Amino acid sequence: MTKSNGEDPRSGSRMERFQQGVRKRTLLAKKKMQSVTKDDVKGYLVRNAFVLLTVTAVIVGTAALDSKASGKMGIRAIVYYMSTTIIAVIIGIIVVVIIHPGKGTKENMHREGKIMKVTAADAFLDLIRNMFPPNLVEACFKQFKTNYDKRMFRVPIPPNETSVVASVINNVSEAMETLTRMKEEVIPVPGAVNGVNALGLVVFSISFGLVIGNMKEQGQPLRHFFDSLNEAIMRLVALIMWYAPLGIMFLIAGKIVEMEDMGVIGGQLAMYTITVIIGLLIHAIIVLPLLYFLVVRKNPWVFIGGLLQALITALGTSSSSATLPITFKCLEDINGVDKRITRFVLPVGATINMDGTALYEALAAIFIAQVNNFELNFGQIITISITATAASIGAAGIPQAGLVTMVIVLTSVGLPTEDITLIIAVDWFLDRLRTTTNVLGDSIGAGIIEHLSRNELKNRDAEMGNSVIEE
Ligand code: DAS
Repeated sequence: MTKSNGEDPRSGSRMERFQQGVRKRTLLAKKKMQSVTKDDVKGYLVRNAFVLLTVTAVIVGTAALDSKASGKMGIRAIVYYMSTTIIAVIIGIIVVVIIHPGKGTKENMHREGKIMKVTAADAFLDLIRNMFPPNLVEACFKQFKTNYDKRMFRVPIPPNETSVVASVINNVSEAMETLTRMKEEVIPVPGAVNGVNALGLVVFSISFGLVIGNMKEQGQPLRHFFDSLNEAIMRLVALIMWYAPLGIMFLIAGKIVEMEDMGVIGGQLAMYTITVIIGLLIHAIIVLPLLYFLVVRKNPWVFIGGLLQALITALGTSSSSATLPITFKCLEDINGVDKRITRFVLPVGATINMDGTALYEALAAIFIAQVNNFELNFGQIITISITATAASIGAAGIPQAGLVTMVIVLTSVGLPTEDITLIIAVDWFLDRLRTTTNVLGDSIGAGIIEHLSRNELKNRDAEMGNSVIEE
């Protein structure tokens, strides 16, 4: 059977099939190449930078103090981490039980999920319409179109309002998207370091640092070596983070582009988001500053003011680990916290002290129980508190780690883990807030632990001072 033009359909299609095959294979190869280089470079760069930063910082911090002092400091750090994390979990449980955002059913959530699929343009319009009295919006658009008709605009803008907003969003997002992609090359967020590795690293570094610290003179060369290596790493990563303010702005802008399929947040999901924000605010604005004031007896807001760039970086990168170098800089250079404290407390804190994450996981688990009309008894609430604390310790300082480890909390009380999908849509936003709370918790911890360890630090200085005089 031949085609009307005498061509053999099979050969034609065979040729097409062959070309298609070649095209597909080339595309695949290109994609593979791109993904391999991009991920490897990102993973390689950050994995080693973060690993080196943690190892050298903890070794330098631990070695700088003798085991007695670092032992006491270590105990103070663990007590601080556990108590603030447990307080955070309790706050999370109280707010979610009082506000009860999970009222209603899962179908409700799924229907809201459908609302989520509106395009950003309509959502944007809805948001504007809901914000202003309707006539104001209409009047603005009428004025806009009149001016347009008078050719007052250079840029050809399509007449009907929805596509106007869409074109604005698309043009802006185009620019941001490109810049964000460029930024992501420069500020690769640690995707490769997971909770367990980081914890293992910290334990190794503490023990190795203790050994060097107790080697006294013999350990001096090693101490100098790790000191300068740490300094070098700090400079390298600080250099990468130099783009921070710029990168942060584009990273957040890039995320706004993701509003594309987020659209208008549904009722229950909005209530859930507000509940998480209230919980995190209570912890970050009341509990942590109060704790700092009670122990250090100084104005916590001056201390927190010094952390601004670290908090903004945490907000932008949603990763405590990527923020670590900025946290070091803020605490040491602006707040003047002793390096022997920060070097130890910050890397350990960034790995195991995550107040925001613990609060979030307990809250989200109970929200999912509410959505499933699942009555939790007291024992199950205690289980959620314990597993949320453990899950936050296991979560690494990387984006959405808290969402992943929440599986532990849900399984511990028999809640359906697939319901995590109900809250994923807002997680990119809430992750930023809980990461900022995590970084704030670590930094306030450094200030408190320094204050509590001031005698050991003084004795150590005196000792070192004497040893310098003896030499
Ligand atoms: N993004 C994590 C962090 O860096 C917190 C989380 O995912 O809960 O602290």
